Amino acid sequence: MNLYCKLSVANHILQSDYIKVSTENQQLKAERMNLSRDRDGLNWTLGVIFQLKNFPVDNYCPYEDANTKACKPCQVGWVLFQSSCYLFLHIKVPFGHLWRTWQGSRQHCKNNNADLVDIGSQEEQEFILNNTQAYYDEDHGYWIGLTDIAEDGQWLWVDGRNQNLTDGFWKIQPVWGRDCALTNPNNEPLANWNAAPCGQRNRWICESKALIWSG
Ligand SMILES: [Ca+2]
Repeated sequence: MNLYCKLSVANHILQSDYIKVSTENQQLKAERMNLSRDRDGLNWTLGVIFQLKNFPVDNYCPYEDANTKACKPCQVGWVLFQSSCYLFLHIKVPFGHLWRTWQGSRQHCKNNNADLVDIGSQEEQEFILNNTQAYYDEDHGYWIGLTDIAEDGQWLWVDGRNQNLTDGFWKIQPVWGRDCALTNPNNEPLANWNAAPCGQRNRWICESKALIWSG
C-alpha cells in the first residue's frame, strides 16, 4: 500500500471515530439536561419539605397499591395549578356550615402546611373563579391572604408583599373598618375582591407550594 492509500484509510477511520464521538457527545448532552432537570425538581421538592414542620407522608404520598407509595404534587383533596396546590373550603357540617373569620381561616391553612391564597396573576384569579361559587348572600365570599390590619390603607399579602388598590382585582375601594379581603363570586370576574370586616365568617382558600414541580 502506498502512502496515499494508507493516509486515506487512516482518514476514513478518523472520520468514523469522529462521528461516533460526536454522537456520544450529543447523547451525553441530552442525559446531562435530563439529570439537571431532575436535580432541579428534587431541589424544589426538598425546599418545600424544609419549609414544613412535619412532612405528612400519607397525605402527599399515599399507597398506590399494597406495597408502593407514590408522592403527588398535592395533598389528597387539593387542586394543582402551575406550581401551587389549593384547597377550596366548601365544608358542610351536620349543623349548617363551617365558615370562619379571616384569622380562623388562616390558622386552618397554617395547620395544613399552607397559608391563605396569594393571587399573583390573572391566570391565578381565573383559576380561582373556576373553583368558587356564590353562596348564602352577596356579601359572602372566600377569604384570601390580603389584609390592611397592620396599617389602615396599606394592603399586604401574607408574605408581606404590598398590594396597590389600583392593581389587582378589586371591586370597590376598601373602607375603614373593613381590613380583610375576600374574593366574591357575586362580583365581576376580574373585579371581585371586596374588603370585609375580618370577623365576618366566610369560606376560604388555602395555597401551598406543590411538592413536585418540574419548572
Ligand atoms: Ca399564588
